[in-house]
Amino acid sequence: MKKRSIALSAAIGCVAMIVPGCQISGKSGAEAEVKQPNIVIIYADDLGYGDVSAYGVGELNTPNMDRIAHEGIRFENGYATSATCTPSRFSLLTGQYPWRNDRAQVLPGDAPLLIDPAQPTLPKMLQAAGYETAVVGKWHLGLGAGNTNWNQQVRPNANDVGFDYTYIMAATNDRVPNVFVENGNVVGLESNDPLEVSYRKNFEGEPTGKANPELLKMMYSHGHDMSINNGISRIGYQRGGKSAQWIDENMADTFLVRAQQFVKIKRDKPFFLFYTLHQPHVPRVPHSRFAGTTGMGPRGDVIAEADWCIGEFLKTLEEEGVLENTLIIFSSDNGPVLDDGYVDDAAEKVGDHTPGGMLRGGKYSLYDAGTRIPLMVMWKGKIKPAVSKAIVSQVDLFASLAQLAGQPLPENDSKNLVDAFLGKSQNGRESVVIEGLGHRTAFRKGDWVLIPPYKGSKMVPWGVDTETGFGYDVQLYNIKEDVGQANDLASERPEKVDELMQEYQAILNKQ
Ligand code: NG6
Ligand code: CA
Repeated sequence: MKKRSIALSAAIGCVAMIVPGCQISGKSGAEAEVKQPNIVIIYADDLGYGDVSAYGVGELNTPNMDRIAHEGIRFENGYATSATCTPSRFSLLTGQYPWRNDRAQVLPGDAPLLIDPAQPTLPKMLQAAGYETAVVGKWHLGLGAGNTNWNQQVRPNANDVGFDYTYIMAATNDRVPNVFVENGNVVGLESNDPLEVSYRKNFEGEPTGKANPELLKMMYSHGHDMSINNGISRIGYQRGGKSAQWIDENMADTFLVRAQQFVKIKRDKPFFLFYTLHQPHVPRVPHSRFAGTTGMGPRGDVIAEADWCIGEFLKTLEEEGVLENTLIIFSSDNGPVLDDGYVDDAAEKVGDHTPGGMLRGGKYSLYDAGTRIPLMVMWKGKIKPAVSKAIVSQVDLFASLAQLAGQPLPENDSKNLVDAFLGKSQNGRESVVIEGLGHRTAFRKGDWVLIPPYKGSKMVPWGVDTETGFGYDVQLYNIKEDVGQANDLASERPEKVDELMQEYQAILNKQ
């Protein structure tokens, strides 16, 4: 026992050398007996079903993601709740479908905290079970109470919804502010150069991508023509805080080191880490170690970078002796997209690679590639490797992990599917509601997908080459016979449409 505490303080010392001023508290309790598995959710941003080589349908090589798949359960019917980021993250953390909350839509970087600090959350549930919790990476769930002053501690923040330690970017890598926020404080800010943020108008005298394209190292293709940081223009305006502005090329390493550091300091506790990768979301800017490595342009290269990060992170779990006591869940917040606003050759260099695999649509879409994403669960020595066809949703992680941690199950949309997640059962959900743009939803039950009629553009209206899934008529697909959703059976099977519509409506209307 004594030896253990010495090792822990040595780990803290070593980590403090890597990251000066690190804010993770090494609370006493090194002697705590580990009864529950550590839990790590690694969550990619816009990674498609076909982007992970273990799924066998793309051209990329992702050996470390594949390791999780091959040593664990690889789900072929795993769903994010939404085809965009904020809503999917909201659901994962709250166990509530996103369309039940009006505000759960892609948020600007100055949006107030979306999750009510009084609301039950997955990390709070794990805190109650004795876990030390952290989020490292992309947040995109709002911060503060509105009119945020970034020059003082932002409250409420991610710590107020259940995380003991938080090291995050507020929104996305293409939205201001381009700074990291640690436990509510912007990292590296100097008091003589305050940070100002606006989504309404530019600050006088500040260059923008639109006015000053000569300053850009990567051109925008749609949107993304506002404030410039690191030669890349973003969504929104910012001024000042220069010492705190991130360098995109270093972002992966920055998050990885914090994630590793959390494990090193908390290895003797049960810990929960939500490690939220920023890849392959735009702007795609790999470190020079990965630039040009895949021949697929920046999109391929940042996926290679993300894969490497996962490998390094798994190595840390091994080196710290906790891999066998750690449940690892890997997934993505929504499906893939090629041109999402920057001229980065994603479409030109994709070649034969199929980011969405054999699925129709992509990010933003009600068709399956929008929400059916890579999902795998590894627990070395505890899970027998397998492929599962069970329908599971990220909204179910809350109840399933509550069951695992011996906590009361939440009373919301989250279902306890712990046996499916651990590969003890092939039974998942009977049905799941999935969301596309603007809280418009579709319904999957068994092999059937029902897409109700929606007005609106059939293609994503701001220039993304992806189908929304909207149509003026109801659509019905049989996923088993027609995985690519090419044959609309609605007119042939009106009784099936009626049956599914009733069940779907009942779920929508449930309070
Ligand atoms: C869109 C952005 C897109 C991306 C997305 C959110 C434009 C034209 N497009 O509005 O680039 O940032 O929002 O992506 O601004 S998500 O993965 O965080 O949901
Ligand atoms: Ca996303």
